[in-house]
Amino acid sequence: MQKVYKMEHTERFAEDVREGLSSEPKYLHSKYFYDEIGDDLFQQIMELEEYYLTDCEAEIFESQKNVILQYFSNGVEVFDLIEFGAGDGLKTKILLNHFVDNNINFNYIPIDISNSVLSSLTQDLNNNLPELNIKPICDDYFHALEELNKVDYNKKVILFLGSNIGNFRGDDAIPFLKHLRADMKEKDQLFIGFDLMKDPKVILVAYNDKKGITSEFNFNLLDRINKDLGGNFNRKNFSHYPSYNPVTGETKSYLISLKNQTVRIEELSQSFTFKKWEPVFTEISQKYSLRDIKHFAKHSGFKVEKNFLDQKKYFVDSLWHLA
Ligand code: AVJ
Repeated sequence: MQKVYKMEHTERFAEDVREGLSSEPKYLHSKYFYDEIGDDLFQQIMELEEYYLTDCEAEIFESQKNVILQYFSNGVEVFDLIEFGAGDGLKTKILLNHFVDNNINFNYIPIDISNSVLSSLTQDLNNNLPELNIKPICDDYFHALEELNKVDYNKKVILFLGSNIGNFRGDDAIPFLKHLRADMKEKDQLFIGFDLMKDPKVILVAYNDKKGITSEFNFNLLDRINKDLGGNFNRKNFSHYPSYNPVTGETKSYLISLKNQTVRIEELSQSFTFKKWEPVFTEISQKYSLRDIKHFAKHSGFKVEKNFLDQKKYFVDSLWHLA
């Protein structure tokens, strides 16, 4: 079973790479950043001085955990705290610790497609917070949610933190949010992190750090294609180029071809040509205004219940319920 799944996974990856490198302009999906090495690089990014997002969200949780708890637990005996893409759960732990300290009756259900990420998170929580009821699910978000709905009638609070939503381009987030909404019931809530527009310089360095970890994070995708799909990318022939557009809030990253070159990908039995200075788009990290957030809620069938911001107003965790 495991093996079949793995095979499908590689085929999907291969097809997505084929599609992206055959397109004009070329692109690669940022969801493929996250293999074992990519997971580790993202951990390092979250610890970077320049990557303010993690600190801001941690500050929101730390300073407003009491109010957040009230909103989650208001009027119910028990609730399920479901986290999409939990990662190492470092920020979430602030909330989990607080809820456990207050003897709140809840289940923590982290959902992640990566087994290794999930099992280290579970182990860590079992060791450090043994009183926590944790029920990890290794699956894609929607499938896990559907399965959960069949057996579980607790109130659900869904966490989608860290501005992961920013990987959707503009209104592409809306179908995703609508799908989520379809799996939610009247009393359920969605707690969703958005990175806000701010000084463009602050944003740009967050994706262009001095140590070059973000650049490495992008290049890892080329390494991964080489490893998993038999590619022969030479990373020396590309350079990492991050950009921020203060008009649209789009933070986009590219790998720029430094010369005319051809790259072979064995798994696809295909070669791809890159012109000198041709960009390969790798990631969007959308930045939002509070108005955008209202717009997204409205157009996907939600209502903003409360916005939780950090002191500097860099980041918002927005609590939504069904409209
Ligand atoms: C995990 C998607 C929220 O876009 O800020 C960090 C990923 N990319 N640095 C983001 C990322 C480059 C991150 N998200």
